[in-house]
Amino acid sequence: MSSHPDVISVGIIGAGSMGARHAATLSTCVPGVRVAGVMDLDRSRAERLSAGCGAGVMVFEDGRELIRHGGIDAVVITTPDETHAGLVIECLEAGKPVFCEKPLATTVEEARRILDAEAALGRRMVVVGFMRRYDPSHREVREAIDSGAIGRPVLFRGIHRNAAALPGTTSESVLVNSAVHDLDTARWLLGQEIEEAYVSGVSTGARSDDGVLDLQMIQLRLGGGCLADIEVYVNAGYGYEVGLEVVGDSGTVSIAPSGSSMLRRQRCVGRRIEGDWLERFDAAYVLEMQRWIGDLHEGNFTGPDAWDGYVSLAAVECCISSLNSGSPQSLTIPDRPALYEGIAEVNR
Ligand code: ISE
Repeated sequence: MSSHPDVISVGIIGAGSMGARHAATLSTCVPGVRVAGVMDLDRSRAERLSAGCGAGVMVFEDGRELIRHGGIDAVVITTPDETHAGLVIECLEAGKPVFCEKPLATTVEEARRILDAEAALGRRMVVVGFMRRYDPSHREVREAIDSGAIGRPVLFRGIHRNAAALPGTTSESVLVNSAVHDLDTARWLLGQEIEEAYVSGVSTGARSDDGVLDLQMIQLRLGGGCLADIEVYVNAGYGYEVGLEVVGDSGTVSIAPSGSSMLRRQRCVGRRIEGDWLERFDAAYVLEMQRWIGDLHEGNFTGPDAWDGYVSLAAVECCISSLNSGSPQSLTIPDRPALYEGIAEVNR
């Protein structure tokens, strides 16, 4: 049974492009919800976003104030990665459900504190924005694997290219901010945990000569005997692409890096390539918000949870150790606590 009002009042923390996308989705594509508050350190940015969400939307410059406000029922966090864990814990302390953009935190230790805070509440309150799990083409791949259409999966191959690295990118943040998606996708699609990672990187000098290892190759061994091989290149220049192939022992299933239509003319062939994740995962962002709000109304929980956030960060830290040491590193994931067991359609 729902413990929520007919219309859930959501507070958005962070009025950048991701906050704006979720605010627009909630305001136009999701029933039973309203954007009731927007917080940003830059007040004018928060004001601009709030003005686009209807009348009477509150503006905050302090995340804690928004979280604690009696007029806010649930919270969306879209601020820079290093602020996520602290804000999620504030939400848990205030007893408010929270949708946190990935990564859940920037270290395993912070993610562990979130698990502890959720354990103290005794219920799942945190959804992590691993939106690929809602992407229709990723869902099809998952269904093909689950139906047995490719036999037993043995290999995951991933391609993840950003047009240009975000300002402040470091060799480690390529893993924390970008590769975390691929690590989550591999374990979600294969239903296996990562047991070993070997990562190497180069600085391509494509957009700057700052020495950042902007092209990284990740090799994984997973528990059920699968291998994975993932390219993450955050300065690809030409556009944004995410593609994958899962090879099974009797077939393969794949997502082409660019899913747009192909045009052939004047002895040339061409297709449009998306500029960024907001374009490529447009549908997924709507589906994940619809699902989150629907679940809150119904008292369900089906999204990627804090456990998924924690495990993905354990894998990221293992990758960072490998990148820094130059050798393969092993990883042991502890048993999943009972709180995170149970059927969840999108989650498992
Ligand atoms: C960005 O923050 C995202 O979350 C995108 O989905 C990802 O593809 C990109 O690499 C990240 O920088």
